[in-house]
Amino acid sequence: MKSFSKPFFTILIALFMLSSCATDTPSTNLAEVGIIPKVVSVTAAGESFQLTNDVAIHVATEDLMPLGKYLVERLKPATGFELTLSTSKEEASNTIHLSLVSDEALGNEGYDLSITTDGIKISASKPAGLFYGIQTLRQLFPPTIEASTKQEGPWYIATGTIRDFPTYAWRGAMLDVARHFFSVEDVKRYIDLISYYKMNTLHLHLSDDQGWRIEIKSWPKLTTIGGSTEVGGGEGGFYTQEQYSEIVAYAASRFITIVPEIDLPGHINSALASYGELNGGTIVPEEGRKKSPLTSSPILGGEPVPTDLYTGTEVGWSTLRVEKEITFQFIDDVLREIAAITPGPYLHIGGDEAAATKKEDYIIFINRFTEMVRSHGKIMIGWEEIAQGNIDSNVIVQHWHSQKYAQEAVEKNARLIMSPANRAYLDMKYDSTTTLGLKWAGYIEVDHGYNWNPATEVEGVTSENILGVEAPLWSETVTNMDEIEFLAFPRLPGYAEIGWSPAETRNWDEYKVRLGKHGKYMKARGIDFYESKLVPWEE
Ligand code: TNX
Repeated sequence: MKSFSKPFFTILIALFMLSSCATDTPSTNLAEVGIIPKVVSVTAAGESFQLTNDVAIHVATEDLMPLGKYLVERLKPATGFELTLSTSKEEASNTIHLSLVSDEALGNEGYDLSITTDGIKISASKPAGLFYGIQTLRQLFPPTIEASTKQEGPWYIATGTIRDFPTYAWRGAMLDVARHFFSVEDVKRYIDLISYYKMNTLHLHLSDDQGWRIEIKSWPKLTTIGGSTEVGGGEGGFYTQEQYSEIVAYAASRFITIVPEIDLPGHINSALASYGELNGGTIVPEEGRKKSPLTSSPILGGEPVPTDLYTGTEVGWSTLRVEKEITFQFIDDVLREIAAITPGPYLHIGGDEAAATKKEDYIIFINRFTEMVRSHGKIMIGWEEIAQGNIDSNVIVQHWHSQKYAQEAVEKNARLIMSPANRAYLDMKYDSTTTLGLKWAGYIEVDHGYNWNPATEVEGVTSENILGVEAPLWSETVTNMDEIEFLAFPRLPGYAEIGWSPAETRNWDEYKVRLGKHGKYMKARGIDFYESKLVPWEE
């Protein structure tokens, strides 16, 4: 019998060792990991760092402790590690070190991330940058790092350096909690989902025809009556001022600014059903009318009496009453109470689709809102129609539909938030087969939602006029968190990338590969997403 030679066995053993290594060692190429939003620059070093229970987290100064804790908490469920956290200026071996440095080029939100076989360092000029460095770091681990239960490991990540900062200052999402109400817990989860992709604003649409969702102490019926229903006739709900503050604080811990919106002077039926004296002659559409404790039949459309509640989905039929000063007292009270519990600089006054308000009245309203918001120390934001008012460079206009209004806003030196409905509305259906969502602005498959550039969207509007990008999710058809996630994912990461990454480095063919890698991360986070056929999902 022929005997095997020694070299043969050596090769066999070497091959065996190589293959067993391959199952343990991750991709060692930092440039191929697939981070979303795409980073500005990355240099791969070709080795790997292993996170073990012995790694310590060090923050350079005491005030960075919350960020250190946040990191410990993110890594704990899947790894089972109780990483120690302490303050230390020095960079020691086998640590993840967070520190602030003075590097103006990084701006308020940029960061440097360096990974060697010996440890990890994140530095930034502001805490927000460290937070975004941590989000990038999370994406470098295998997808199971996002699981809520203990996983196998090992936890290798590729070595190298990343330097990264955003293109636009405003990277936002909007959630309509008025058409259907969503709990504080749901909003917190949405905050976690969007901050993972480095979004920094959450705009809450807090009032509409179908429901008033924020407690106003000086006008209590707004919530007891106006908040008592929603689309489809469900029981609705509202946030107490305390709960709203809890959302604001949670958002702040994820470097997210809450932008509260009270939609005026249209989209206001929930307030008119609560206080008849505000009613500017509103006639509630028949389909969706719901008796409230204040309305006894018959319906007295045209008179200043409380309207019926509304549970349908039509838009553009309600209006405040311009002639009576009580209306402006009401608005001022609402804006004052909300400003007092909103640390962020903005108040959004809606202003959209006020088809039941006469044009001359609409202008009066917008001009008075502008003064009022200013008197409460805030910056006014409104949907694009407000460009018709006396607005200036202190006002922000949110573009959703009309090129003309966007251009008018820019002529008046206002800055724009870009939310073109046919690209960025998360409530549009993906295609003709998806059941959730609307389609008035067209279907938005994942590629169509990604493939646009805010700076070339409207003729005459350039990046200097643009504060950033926001993806609104209107909730006429959406009733729970699962449905929110199905419409938001996987499109939302694309809007985050449009806001963060330089336009000239973005293209769909490259993006879809990174998005394909993110499927496993979304699954590990329990996100119920739409598995678009256009994306090469990694198994
Ligand atoms: C238009 S966009 C609206 C909302 C609807 C949305 C549905 C805008 C400022 N107004 O009232 O919910 O379409 O997609």
